[in-house]
Amino acid sequence: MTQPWWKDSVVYQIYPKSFNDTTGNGTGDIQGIIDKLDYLNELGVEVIWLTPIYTSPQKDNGYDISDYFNIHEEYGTMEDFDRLLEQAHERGLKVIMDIVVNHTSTEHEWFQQSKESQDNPYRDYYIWKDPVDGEAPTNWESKFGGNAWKYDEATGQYYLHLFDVTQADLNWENEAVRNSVYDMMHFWLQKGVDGFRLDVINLISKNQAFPNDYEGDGRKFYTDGPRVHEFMHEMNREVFSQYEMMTVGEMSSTTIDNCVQYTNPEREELDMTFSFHHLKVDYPGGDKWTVADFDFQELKKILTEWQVGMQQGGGWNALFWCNHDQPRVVSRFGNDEAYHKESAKMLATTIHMMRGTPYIYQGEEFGMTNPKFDTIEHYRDVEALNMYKILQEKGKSKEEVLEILAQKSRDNSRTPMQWDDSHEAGFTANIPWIPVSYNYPTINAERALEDKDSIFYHYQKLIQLRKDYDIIVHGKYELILDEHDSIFAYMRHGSEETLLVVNNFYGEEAEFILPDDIDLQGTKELLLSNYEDQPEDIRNCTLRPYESIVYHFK
Ligand code: TEU
Repeated sequence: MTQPWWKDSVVYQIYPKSFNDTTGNGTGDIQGIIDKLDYLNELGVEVIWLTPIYTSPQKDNGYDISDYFNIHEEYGTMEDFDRLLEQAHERGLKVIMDIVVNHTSTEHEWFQQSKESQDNPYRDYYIWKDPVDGEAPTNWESKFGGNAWKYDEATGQYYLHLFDVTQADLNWENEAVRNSVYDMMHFWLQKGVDGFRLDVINLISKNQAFPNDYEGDGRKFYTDGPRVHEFMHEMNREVFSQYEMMTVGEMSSTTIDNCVQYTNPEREELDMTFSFHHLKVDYPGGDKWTVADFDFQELKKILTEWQVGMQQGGGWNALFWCNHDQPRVVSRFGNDEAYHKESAKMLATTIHMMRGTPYIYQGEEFGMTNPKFDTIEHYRDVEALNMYKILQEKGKSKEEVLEILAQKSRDNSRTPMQWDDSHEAGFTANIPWIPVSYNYPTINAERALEDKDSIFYHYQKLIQLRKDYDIIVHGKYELILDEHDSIFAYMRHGSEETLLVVNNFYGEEAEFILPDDIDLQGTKELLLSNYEDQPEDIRNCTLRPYESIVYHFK
């Protein structure tokens, strides 16, 4: 059976700003990525995704694009990019670009024109509205805090910004906007890039009545909005269908039903989607900005619903624990001290043995942790800085807010890559744009490469297993021991084979008793584990802290 190449591949996410600095300006760059391509080959990933490297004022680290056709100065030049593409391809690595088209920077030429006057030809590239009773047109909130509309004195109207005030939302109702976006996509694909990650693509279609939201923050009026599937199908027809490429949509607050529609091949929209519900299990009552343990039952339930729902609907999941917007997974769902290695491996196995395409976020492959910043001076993210103010205005003390940020801030995953134990973790010869985490002397790539038992080699095995065992790609997912309060166990079923994946999510021992009705037929083969020896009888055993085992039966 021929299948699309991205189904048995693993994608590695690079956050260029924090990856590798070769110029000494404190910021990573394209040459820095080229220098580490051999490292990525060693890991075994087949695809790299670069978060935005286009010209940008960097108010949101590049998700505020002012020129889609050029490379941000600090990262290098278009020649550097062309070289990266060539060198990656030579090594069998594919490159996917981050496409941000829900909004542009307010410094983008389109917006500069648009704000000139109400009758400028670019006015309708963005979403402008008259004030309502002298106030913002709706009560929708920006994802980074505060109202989502900004008043422009000069032309007497408000523009919409679902994110930072410098990220103005594009008006997708305007056909000229859509065509401009498609042209830009062709530009990159014609250069030879292999695919796109589409930023918050499910937010592009807004309810044109622009109602107030009396129960929430407005998201129900633009999330998976009225024309979004029509736009995705159009994009597929006008662009994607013309290339051998992969697409992954980043979906904010979406549903399984919508993601089935986005990714079922028959609908010709996208190849796969990122959803985030499993990463809200430590947002009690939906509130991210509070210190909390994660709800393990919820985590199992949500991941299972997505596995089963997407499988039944013929959709395809992007599988991931971490990205540049999320805290480090080993600090979040594992134990980044006493069981650093065991828990990082266990988490990797849990997600990589599922149905979908796995993503690894830079540094995850050797267990990078949250940096535990204890002063606001260390933070750089616009969201963290906004929340620092907002949470204090709401009555929290400075100490409480710092504790929250240390657990929840997006900067947790944006600290420099820890390459080795030298100056600034080998990331830069000078001062990095954001501080390096305290633990770089022990947690770094060089050390991981030297240790045959490291987290790095565990990831390497997981990547290879997906190539070797088709059941990992296609097997039918089934959760077992649904209610167990510390074990996350599931099976994958093929026509004549089975996979058993057993994970202890806690630092205490846990009893594992396989339900009677589960029949494990055939020869048992151990595929992977995170302890040297294995339980004698997997049907009935005691799992050690964070123990993780995968068996194949055929
Ligand atoms: O993120 C979209 C998004 O909704 C989040 O994950 C966001 O960071 C979170 O809601 C804030 O709490 C994407 C990018 O990944 C992110 O880095 C950008 O800031 C955002 O879009 C805007 O382009």
